[in-house]
Amino acid sequence: MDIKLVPTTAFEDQKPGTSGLRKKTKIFMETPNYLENFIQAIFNTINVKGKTLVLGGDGRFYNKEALQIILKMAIANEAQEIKIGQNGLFSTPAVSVEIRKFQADGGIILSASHNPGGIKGDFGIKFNTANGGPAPESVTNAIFEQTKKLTFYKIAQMSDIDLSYEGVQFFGDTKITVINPVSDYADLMEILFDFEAIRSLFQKGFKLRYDALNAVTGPYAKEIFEERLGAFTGTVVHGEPKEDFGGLHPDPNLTYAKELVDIMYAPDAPDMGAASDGDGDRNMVLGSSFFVNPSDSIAILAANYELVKGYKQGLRGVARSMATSRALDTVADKKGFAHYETPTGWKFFGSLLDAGKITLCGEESFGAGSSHIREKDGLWSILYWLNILAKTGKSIEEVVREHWRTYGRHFYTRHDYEGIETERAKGLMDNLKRRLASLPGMQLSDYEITWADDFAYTDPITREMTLDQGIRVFLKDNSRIIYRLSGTGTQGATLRVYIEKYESDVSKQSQDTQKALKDLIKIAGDIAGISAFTGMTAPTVIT
Ligand code: VG1
Ligand code: CO
Repeated sequence: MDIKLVPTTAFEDQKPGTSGLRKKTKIFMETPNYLENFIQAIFNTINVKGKTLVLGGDGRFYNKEALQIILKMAIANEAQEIKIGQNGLFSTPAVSVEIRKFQADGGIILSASHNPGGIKGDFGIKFNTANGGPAPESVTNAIFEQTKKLTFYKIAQMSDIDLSYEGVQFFGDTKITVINPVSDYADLMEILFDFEAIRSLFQKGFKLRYDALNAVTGPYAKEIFEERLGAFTGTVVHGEPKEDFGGLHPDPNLTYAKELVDIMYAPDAPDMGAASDGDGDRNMVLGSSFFVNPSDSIAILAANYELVKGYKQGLRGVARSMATSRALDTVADKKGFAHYETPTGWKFFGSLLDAGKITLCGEESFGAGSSHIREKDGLWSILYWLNILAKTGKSIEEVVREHWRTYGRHFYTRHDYEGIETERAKGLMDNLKRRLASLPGMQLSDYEITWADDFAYTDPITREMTLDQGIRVFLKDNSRIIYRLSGTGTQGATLRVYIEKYESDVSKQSQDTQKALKDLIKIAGDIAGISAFTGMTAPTVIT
């Protein structure tokens, strides 16, 4: 094996964000050694010699080339084995499944997740540890430290490795095993959910439209819905992973999954609509003319655990990210489960899951998951919903409305202001932080601020501290407004404003969300001076 030591200079900007390192695709492609440095930094951090890693990507532009570079670097750094999905494909949850199944030392996922792909879009690298989950901050910080002091990386001089068929190949001491990316994942879903019941739901004519948005989940969804569960052929649309996602933006929300949303709000809509993001860890669920807010979704999954094969023994506890509505807490309190509140990003659930403190967890950003793996899991969430529908015989809207009647409704919205100049966005946050102490007592129309803070978190298991996770403003009626800057964007800054208000009065639960929250939305703008700082009069995405 011809191993080359390539001299390199360190970069200053390779700090992983909420979920891995994300940059413009062009930066990875055109900045010499940019990809190589980051990979070598991971390898140095985990001391990759003799280790086994799972590798794959969501199929986006530059995936194939990047995978070859990583394989050659793994060989040069004497990894013991790399398990890679056929044709280099793997969804994020499937990588988590494989890491756990094979007790691998970690995994690398090439994806910028819900960010657009293509030469003008984004590319990213996620690193997961041996528990199958996103590396905790102690590890990402160590990787970042490595990136700042690298002087060389190692790569094998060899031709590209054929990833088109399953099997084992050896290069030096390294074993490259190409595996089916779908089957282990689909098998696990069959253990967790009542496939018999879901199959008979489809037999009775239940119609699902699953939009894979030309991203990685197409092959998974076809295997699970159409093959194993007998949904009609054509249930899965945009089911071929494409390098540019066929021009679609694989972010399953009301703005970017527009075709699906339009179909679900048309008169002859299917019973259920669903979509995932680029790498398959997010989910959006819709009924006929009915949108399920992700914060409600995770609460409803928790409330109905008794109906689901893999969870009916009970939930140990539940967790949500701070920005997620407290609908989940309400369920936990009623059912007597412990509940936890973490910063944004799945990496913060890992220690709670590993310690057996929680079974289900979720985020407002279309993410839900459980202790079955250590990632959020799009298809898992959709199957959980199907399982509930199959067991209750109710429609999605009926399930949600019944939930509101029982637990009350947490009206909830997120307003995103994308593409703000970074300095302006920082200015807005700094201004809020400076004024934190003076906010309590402030009267804004019918509302009074009772409490405001800068959310900090101490992991109850590892005792790791994380600061600066968003500004929380609490109002007298227990409504909440939260401000934070996104950690996944690649251009300028994105301000996220999260607004929540609880309504127990059933007669008021049917209002339109934006109308119900109208006053709070205005107050949120006033408190932070959003239009003055950003120059924007309206958000770019409303969920
Ligand atoms: C966003 C979401 C967060 C999610 C993260 C990664 O982060 O808000 O809840 O965990 O994306 O999801 P941010 O920092 O932009 O708000 V994925 O599917 O992009 O890996
Ligand atoms: Co994702």
